Amino acid sequence: MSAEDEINKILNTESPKELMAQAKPFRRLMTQYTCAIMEVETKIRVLNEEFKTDYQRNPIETIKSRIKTPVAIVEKLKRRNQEVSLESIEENLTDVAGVRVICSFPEDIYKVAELIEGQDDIRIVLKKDYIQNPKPNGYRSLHLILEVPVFFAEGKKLMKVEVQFRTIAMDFWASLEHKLAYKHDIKNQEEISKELRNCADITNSVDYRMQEIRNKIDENQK
Ligand code: 0O2
Repeated sequence: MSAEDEINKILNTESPKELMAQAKPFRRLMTQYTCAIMEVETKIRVLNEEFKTDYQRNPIETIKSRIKTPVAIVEKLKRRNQEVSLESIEENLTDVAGVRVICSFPEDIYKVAELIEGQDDIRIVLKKDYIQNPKPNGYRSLHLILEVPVFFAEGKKLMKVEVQFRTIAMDFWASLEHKLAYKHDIKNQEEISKELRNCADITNSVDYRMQEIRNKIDENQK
């Protein structure tokens, strides 16, 4: 059975788990993405530890990672009229492996991202700064699509990973807004969108005010 048939079967079956067990090349690719996440997570954890020693605080609150589900992978490829195959997944999708880095302050986001960008084994495929340029709905985050080398038994492979950097407040907002995106039968959608937009501006202002307070405290300590 070709990889394409395997993935199509996963989408059309009532027991995807059973078929997943048979789809060996697909599972192998997903394992490779999992390993790429491990590499990126380690890089971020290393920076966090170093920061802790140098500045007595952690810039990173939490790291959340996920692999896109087989159904979401197939749906995205089909939505874009792209071939459903393993080659197509690697060529066309940049968010199969996703890492979300939650920082306390906006400054920390740029510091950690800059340090990641500067590592000589990392290639930046794409950078989208939705903090400087928020989406019309109020969404803010810094997105990096990275290519990271991972060493497997058969050799080195460059894997793409999407890293989203957010503050706690941006993440709180995005989680609630994400719920709205999945509800299609909401009557007062316009009103909710407006409120969310307003909240995005408020949380952004709080983020920068908290950062200023933190900086004042730090200056006093010096
Ligand atoms: P999930 O479930 O988080 O994976 P692309 O994803 O490349 O087809 P796009 O829009 O150019 O398209 O990518 P972009 O803007 O980098 O966004 C990718 C991811 O960022 C989304 O993945 C979300 O996780 C997040 N995101 C982007 N815009 C919004 C937004 O307006 N609200 C919220 N809550 N999250 C957003 P997925 O695949 O949509 O979802």
